[in-house]
Amino acid sequence: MPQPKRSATSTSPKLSPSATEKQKQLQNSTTDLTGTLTTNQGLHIPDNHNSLKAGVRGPTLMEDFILREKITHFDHERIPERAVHARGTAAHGFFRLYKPMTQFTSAGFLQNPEVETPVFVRFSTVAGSRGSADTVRDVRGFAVKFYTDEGNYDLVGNNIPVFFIQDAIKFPDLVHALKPEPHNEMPQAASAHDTFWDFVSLMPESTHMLMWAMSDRAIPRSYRMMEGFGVHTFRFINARGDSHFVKFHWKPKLGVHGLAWDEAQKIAGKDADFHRRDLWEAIEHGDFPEWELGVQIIEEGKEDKLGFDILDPTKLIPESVVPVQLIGRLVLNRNPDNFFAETEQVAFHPGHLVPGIDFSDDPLLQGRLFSYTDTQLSRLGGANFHEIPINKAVCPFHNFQRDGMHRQGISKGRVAYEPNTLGTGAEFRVDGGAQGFHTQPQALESPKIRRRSPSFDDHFSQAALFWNSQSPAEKDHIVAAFRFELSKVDVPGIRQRMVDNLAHVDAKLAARVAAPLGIAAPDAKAAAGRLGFREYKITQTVEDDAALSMTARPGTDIKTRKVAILVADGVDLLSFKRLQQELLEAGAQCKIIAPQLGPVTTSSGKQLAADHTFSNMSSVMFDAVLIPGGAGSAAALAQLGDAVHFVLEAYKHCKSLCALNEGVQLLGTLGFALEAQGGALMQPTPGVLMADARKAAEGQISQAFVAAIASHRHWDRLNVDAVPA
Ligand code: HDE
Repeated sequence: MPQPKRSATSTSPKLSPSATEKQKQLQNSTTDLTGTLTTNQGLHIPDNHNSLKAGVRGPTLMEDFILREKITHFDHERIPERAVHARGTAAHGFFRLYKPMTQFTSAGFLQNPEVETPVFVRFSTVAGSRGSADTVRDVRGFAVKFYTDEGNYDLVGNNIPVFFIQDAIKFPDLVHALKPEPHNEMPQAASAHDTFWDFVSLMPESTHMLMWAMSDRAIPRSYRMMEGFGVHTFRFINARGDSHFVKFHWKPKLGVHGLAWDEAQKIAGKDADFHRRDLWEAIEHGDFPEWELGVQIIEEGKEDKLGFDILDPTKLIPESVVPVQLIGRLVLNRNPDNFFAETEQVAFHPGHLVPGIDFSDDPLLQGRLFSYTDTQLSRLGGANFHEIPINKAVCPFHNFQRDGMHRQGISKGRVAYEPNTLGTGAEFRVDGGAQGFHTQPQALESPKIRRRSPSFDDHFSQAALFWNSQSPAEKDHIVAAFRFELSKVDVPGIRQRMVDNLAHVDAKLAARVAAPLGIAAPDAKAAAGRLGFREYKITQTVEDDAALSMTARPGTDIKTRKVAILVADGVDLLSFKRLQQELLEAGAQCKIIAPQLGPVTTSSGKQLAADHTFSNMSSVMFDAVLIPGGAGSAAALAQLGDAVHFVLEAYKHCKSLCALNEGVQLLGTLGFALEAQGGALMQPTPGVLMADARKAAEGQISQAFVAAIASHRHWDRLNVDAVPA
């Protein structure tokens, strides 16, 4: 029998000259599909369909080492998922500085605006397991690995600038309370259950973060549309050894936007991969997401003026007090080649540091410095996880750590210790020296003590600051989220404890949350009498701060926004073709939704291809809806329950709607009609446009529709609660 030819080894695609160092390094470990199959030892496999048997109908033989190798490998394909942040997605990109930061830090990657530093960024939810839905109410991880010439620097942050707890010793308790309950493993990826609210209501320090978690920050429209924060206070150290405190921010170019809660829940069922798909597709289409790196810098010694302790991770520095300087730009421009090898195996660690950046004594950060290496030992199977290609530094690294599970590097020679003379003949000693990382010296003389600083005792002032900074619609959403979550809590005493705590943030907020929960009115005094409650009030330097509201970063265009165009036979192509073209030119994506796949016949007898049907695509997958003219199409859609539901649901989720000519008929159920004597364009409620395309001036409709989509959602719309969708 002729033997099939063995293919050459890997034929990976050629790298462009601009490929980053990290890309080139990853390429060495990347393989493509080859023409033939071999065992892991390189033995050619001629038959991948039949195991070795004693006769064609006989039992399988133990001897079949090919079968055993394949099944053994399969049996061990799963590794432990991350204890938290298990569900995530990631992308490659680069970071580039705007201006040298030499005055504040000696970090090499923060010196030269000409240099591009390769990065790998992983976004995640916290609570859910690896297969859970993307759009659950949760904090999002925002972890950035910079592959710098001085070693890897990881900025392992979240999309919320504060945390639930002040001391690392409470982290296992927090996570045990948040994760599915241990007796029945429910609910998945949700904080709306008794153990979570039991814990946080007993830990008033969590109140500030709860306010953020109940806001629309916890249901982002896209990973591309959320801020990131380093959370803890860090230090910048310059070449002279001067130290400044620093807080890190990521500001998205597309603005900060959330989903509607009802929409987020529906998306979790319709497309559990919503955020993952959104990021992947944006990068595949060349719409590379961008953020700017911001820093708040505080001179050491001036931190006391802030009125709170900057080591307390439940506090933020208001941007109106210390402005955020934008110092560089992060662009994600390449999807991973292999989810497991890259996204799953990447190992972040706040202790992956470069010279010029140092820690503060934040007790939450201090605990993290232990946790992240420790967790990789069981998750990635040993101490050599830094050798996995995605984790490998691009600069040379060497030391005398040796052996261990899955060691990849082959260390030559007989010397694995320092100091030595046997390596090169000369004495080799690493015993001080100016180069490399130096911990910033700090005087410490204090009793050994297991206690929290009284300066951490204020738990409500910044929760109130956050509340005061929200728009009326954002406040409504926070109240609704608290009500939803607490209504899922079975034990009334937990609900009561929580609203009693909220009374220390704002009496009206607490009363509004409590109203439909079947409990007594909030009692601030009862909260203050409980164990674990501390009374200290900080001196707040500001009462509200516009930057805490999502409306502070609205975004200015409609790039990558998705518009559904609803059509049926008889649609008037002329009524919307131009508008569609203008939306595309503005960067939006348009999809035609019709009662069935295959071409729709337009009013002029032309054929129009449908992208989706009403049954396979829902309004929750879009940012805006366009209903073209055409009497036949409008009449058919008005008769189709799924089409009417599509429009009602988009209305309820406060999305922009534009109906043209006869298409206005579809808004009939909402009580809107185009008056015969009306003008070319009417806006009966925010974000709903009804237009007579025949009367409108050139560009009039598209300008109004683009502006409506750019403002994301119209939360102050009329009668939303009355809409049955
Ligand atoms: Fe983490 N955290 N964390 N965390 N964290 C992990 O590390 C931990 C905290 C954050 O995409 C784990 O490799 C402790 C704050 C992100 O791979 C684990 C404490 C912030 C990610 C761990 C915290 C974060 C993690 C799980 C309290 C925002 C995902 C798997 C002392 C500043 C990184 C892993 C990725 C992951 C421990 C608190 C952000 C178990 C003990 C605060 C974005 O080591």
